[in-house]
Amino acid sequence: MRIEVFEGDITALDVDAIVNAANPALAGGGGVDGAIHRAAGPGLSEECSVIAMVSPHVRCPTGEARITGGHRLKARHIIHTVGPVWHGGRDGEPERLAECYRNSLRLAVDHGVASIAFPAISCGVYGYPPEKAVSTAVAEVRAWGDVHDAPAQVIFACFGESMAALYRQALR
Ligand code: AR6
Repeated sequence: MRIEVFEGDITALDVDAIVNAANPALAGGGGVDGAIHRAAGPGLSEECSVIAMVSPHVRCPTGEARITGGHRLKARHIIHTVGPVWHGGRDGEPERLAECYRNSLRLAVDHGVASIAFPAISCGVYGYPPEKAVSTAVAEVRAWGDVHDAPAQVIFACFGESMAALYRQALR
Protein backbone atom coordinates (compact mmCIF):
# COMPACT_ATOMS: atom_id res chain seq x y z
CA MET A 1 0.00 0.00 0.00
CA ARG A 2 1.36 3.40 -1.02
CA ILE A 3 0.21 6.25 1.23
CA GLU A 4 0.49 9.83 -0.03
CA VAL A 5 -0.45 13.31 1.12
CA PHE A 6 -2.18 15.68 -1.31
CA GLU A 7 -2.78 19.32 -0.50
CA GLY A 8 -5.77 20.68 -2.37
CA ASP A 9 -9.31 19.96 -3.52
CA ILE A 10 -10.21 16.28 -3.21
CA THR A 11 -12.79 16.59 -6.01
CA ALA A 12 -10.00 17.14 -8.55
CA LEU A 13 -8.33 13.80 -7.89
CA ASP A 14 -8.27 11.12 -10.56
CA VAL A 15 -8.73 8.11 -8.29
CA ASP A 16 -11.15 5.18 -8.23
CA ALA A 17 -12.93 6.51 -5.15
CA ILE A 18 -13.04 9.61 -3.01
CA VAL A 19 -14.43 9.60 0.50
CA ASN A 20 -16.96 12.21 1.58
CA ALA A 21 -17.24 13.55 5.15
CA ALA A 22 -21.03 13.47 5.05
CA ASN A 23 -23.93 13.99 7.46
CA PRO A 24 -26.25 11.14 8.52
CA ALA A 25 -29.01 12.23 6.13
CA LEU A 26 -26.56 12.19 3.18
CA ALA A 27 -28.26 15.47 2.32
CA GLY A 28 -25.21 17.46 1.25
CA GLY A 29 -23.88 20.35 3.29
CA GLY A 30 -20.85 22.59 3.63
CA GLY A 31 -17.14 21.83 3.64
CA VAL A 32 -15.89 18.89 1.64
CA ASP A 33 -19.45 17.52 1.36
CA GLY A 34 -20.60 20.71 -0.37
CA ALA A 35 -17.59 20.69 -2.68
CA ILE A 36 -18.22 17.07 -3.66
CA HIS A 37 -21.92 17.64 -4.33
CA ARG A 38 -21.18 20.74 -6.44
CA ALA A 39 -18.53 18.94 -8.48
CA ALA A 40 -20.51 15.71 -8.89
CA GLY A 41 -23.69 17.48 -9.99
CA PRO A 42 -27.36 16.94 -9.11
CA GLY A 43 -27.29 13.23 -9.93
CA LEU A 44 -25.45 12.64 -6.66
CA SER A 45 -28.26 14.06 -4.49
CA GLU A 46 -30.75 12.02 -6.45
CA GLU A 47 -28.78 8.84 -5.84
CA CYS A 48 -28.34 9.66 -2.14
CA SER A 49 -32.04 10.31 -1.74
CA VAL A 50 -32.92 6.72 -2.61
CA ILE A 51 -30.51 5.17 -0.10
CA ALA A 52 -32.61 3.54 2.60
CA MET A 53 -33.20 5.35 5.88
CA VAL A 54 -32.31 3.28 8.92
CA SER A 55 -34.08 5.68 11.32
CA PRO A 56 -35.75 9.06 10.79
CA HIS A 57 -33.43 11.29 8.71
CA VAL A 58 -30.56 8.79 9.02
CA ARG A 59 -29.26 7.07 5.92
CA CYS A 60 -25.79 6.53 7.33
CA PRO A 61 -25.21 6.34 11.10
CA THR A 62 -22.00 7.81 12.54
CA GLY A 63 -19.03 5.55 11.81
CA GLU A 64 -20.74 3.74 8.93
CA ALA A 65 -20.29 4.24 5.17
CA ARG A 66 -22.38 4.11 1.98
CA ILE A 67 -21.25 4.08 -1.64
CA THR A 68 -22.58 5.90 -4.70
CA GLY A 69 -21.35 6.58 -8.20
CA GLY A 70 -19.02 9.47 -8.87
CA HIS A 71 -21.36 11.18 -11.37
CA ARG A 72 -19.43 14.12 -12.91
CA LEU A 73 -16.27 13.47 -10.90
CA LYS A 74 -13.26 11.70 -12.33
CA ALA A 75 -13.63 9.27 -9.43
CA ARG A 76 -15.86 6.28 -10.27
CA HIS A 77 -17.19 6.02 -6.73
CA ILE A 78 -17.94 8.25 -3.76
CA ILE A 79 -17.83 6.60 -0.36
CA HIS A 80 -19.88 8.64 2.10
CA THR A 81 -18.98 8.24 5.74
CA VAL A 82 -20.20 10.14 8.77
CA GLY A 83 -17.55 11.17 11.24
CA PRO A 84 -18.26 11.83 14.90
CA VAL A 85 -18.97 15.30 16.23
CA TRP A 86 -16.25 16.10 18.79
CA HIS A 87 -17.69 16.33 22.32
CA GLY A 88 -14.40 16.21 24.20
CA GLY A 89 -13.28 12.71 23.32
CA ARG A 90 -15.05 10.65 26.00
CA ASP A 91 -18.17 9.99 23.96
CA GLY A 92 -16.70 7.25 21.76
CA GLU A 93 -15.33 9.71 19.19
CA PRO A 94 -12.00 7.91 18.58
CA GLU A 95 -13.72 4.56 17.99
CA ARG A 96 -16.36 6.10 15.70
CA LEU A 97 -13.68 7.86 13.67
CA ALA A 98 -11.67 4.64 13.39
CA GLU A 99 -14.83 2.89 12.15
CA CYS A 100 -15.19 5.51 9.39
CA TYR A 101 -11.81 4.50 7.99
CA ARG A 102 -12.40 0.75 8.37
CA ASN A 103 -15.91 0.79 6.91
CA SER A 104 -14.81 2.99 4.00
CA LEU A 105 -11.89 0.68 3.22
CA ARG A 106 -14.16 -2.38 3.44
CA LEU A 107 -16.57 -0.85 0.88
CA ALA A 108 -13.64 0.18 -1.31
CA VAL A 109 -12.19 -3.32 -1.39
CA ASP A 110 -15.62 -4.86 -2.02
CA HIS A 111 -15.92 -2.59 -5.09
CA GLY A 112 -12.46 -3.28 -6.46
CA VAL A 113 -11.13 0.19 -5.69
CA ALA A 114 -7.37 0.39 -6.28
CA SER A 115 -6.93 4.07 -5.41
CA ILE A 116 -8.80 6.05 -2.79
CA ALA A 117 -8.58 9.54 -1.30
CA PHE A 118 -9.74 10.48 2.21
CA PRO A 119 -10.43 14.00 3.45
CA ALA A 120 -9.71 14.86 7.09
CA ILE A 121 -13.00 13.41 8.35
CA SER A 122 -14.55 15.35 11.26
CA CYS A 123 -11.80 18.01 11.24
CA GLY A 124 -14.01 20.87 10.02
CA VAL A 125 -17.55 21.58 11.18
CA TYR A 126 -17.51 18.50 13.44
CA GLY A 127 -14.66 19.99 15.48
CA TYR A 128 -12.36 16.99 15.95
CA PRO A 129 -8.86 18.10 17.00
CA PRO A 130 -6.78 17.67 13.81
CA GLU A 131 -3.73 16.12 15.49
CA LYS A 132 -5.82 13.40 17.12
CA ALA A 133 -7.85 12.76 13.95
CA VAL A 134 -4.75 12.52 11.77
CA SER A 135 -3.12 10.03 14.10
CA THR A 136 -6.27 7.84 14.01
CA ALA A 137 -6.52 8.14 10.23
CA VAL A 138 -2.94 7.05 9.65
CA ALA A 139 -3.05 4.27 12.24
CA GLU A 140 -6.30 2.81 10.89
CA VAL A 141 -5.23 2.87 7.25
CA ARG A 142 -1.91 1.22 8.08
CA ALA A 143 -3.52 -1.37 10.36
CA TRP A 144 -6.03 -2.21 7.65
CA GLY A 145 -3.29 -2.70 5.08
CA ASP A 146 -1.44 -5.03 7.42
CA VAL A 147 -4.27 -7.56 7.63
CA HIS A 148 -6.74 -7.06 4.78
CA ASP A 149 -6.79 -6.68 1.04
CA ALA A 150 -6.39 -2.97 0.50
CA PRO A 151 -6.31 -0.35 -2.25
CA ALA A 152 -2.80 -0.06 -3.67
CA GLN A 153 -2.87 3.73 -3.28
CA VAL A 154 -4.32 5.72 -0.40
CA ILE A 155 -4.22 9.51 -0.52
CA PHE A 156 -4.87 11.83 2.41
CA ALA A 157 -6.29 14.95 0.76
CA CYS A 158 -6.21 18.02 2.92
CA PHE A 159 -6.79 21.73 2.85
CA GLY A 160 -3.92 23.84 4.07
CA GLU A 161 -0.26 23.46 4.74
CA SER A 162 -0.65 22.86 8.47
CA MET A 163 -2.97 19.89 7.92
CA ALA A 164 -0.63 18.44 5.31
CA ALA A 165 2.26 18.81 7.74
CA LEU A 166 0.35 16.84 10.38
CA TYR A 167 -0.15 13.95 7.97
CA ARG A 168 3.47 14.00 6.83
CA GLN A 169 4.62 13.93 10.43
CA ALA A 170 2.27 11.07 11.33
CA LEU A 171 3.47 9.09 8.32
CA ARG A 172 7.16 9.54 9.11
N1 AR6 B 1 -10.98 18.99 -0.44
C1 AR6 B 1 -10.28 18.50 0.60
N2 AR6 B 1 -10.53 18.84 1.88
C2 AR6 B 1 -11.51 19.73 2.12
C3 AR6 B 1 -12.30 20.27 1.08
C4 AR6 B 1 -12.00 19.88 -0.26
N3 AR6 B 1 -12.70 20.35 -1.31
N4 AR6 B 1 -13.22 21.12 1.64
C5 AR6 B 1 -13.00 21.10 2.97
N5 AR6 B 1 -11.97 20.27 3.27
P1 AR6 B 1 -15.78 19.29 6.89
P2 AR6 B 1 -16.63 17.38 8.97
C6 AR6 B 1 -11.42 19.90 4.59
O1 AR6 B 1 -16.34 20.41 7.67
O2 AR6 B 1 -15.87 18.11 10.02
C7 AR6 B 1 -20.70 19.15 6.21
O3 AR6 B 1 -21.62 20.21 6.23
C8 AR6 B 1 -11.66 20.84 5.74
O4 AR6 B 1 -10.69 21.86 5.74
O5 AR6 B 1 -16.02 19.23 5.43
O6 AR6 B 1 -16.57 15.88 8.94
C9 AR6 B 1 -21.38 17.78 6.21
O7 AR6 B 1 -22.62 17.81 5.54
C10 AR6 B 1 -11.51 19.90 6.93
O8 AR6 B 1 -10.12 19.74 7.27
O9 AR6 B 1 -16.29 17.85 7.48
C11 AR6 B 1 -21.54 17.50 7.67
O10 AR6 B 1 -22.69 18.08 8.19
C12 AR6 B 1 -12.03 18.57 6.41
O11 AR6 B 1 -12.09 18.71 4.99
C13 AR6 B 1 -20.32 18.15 8.28
O12 AR6 B 1 -19.92 19.18 7.40
C14 AR6 B 1 -13.38 18.15 6.93
O13 AR6 B 1 -14.21 19.29 7.17
C15 AR6 B 1 -19.17 17.18 8.43
O14 AR6 B 1 -18.15 17.81 9.16
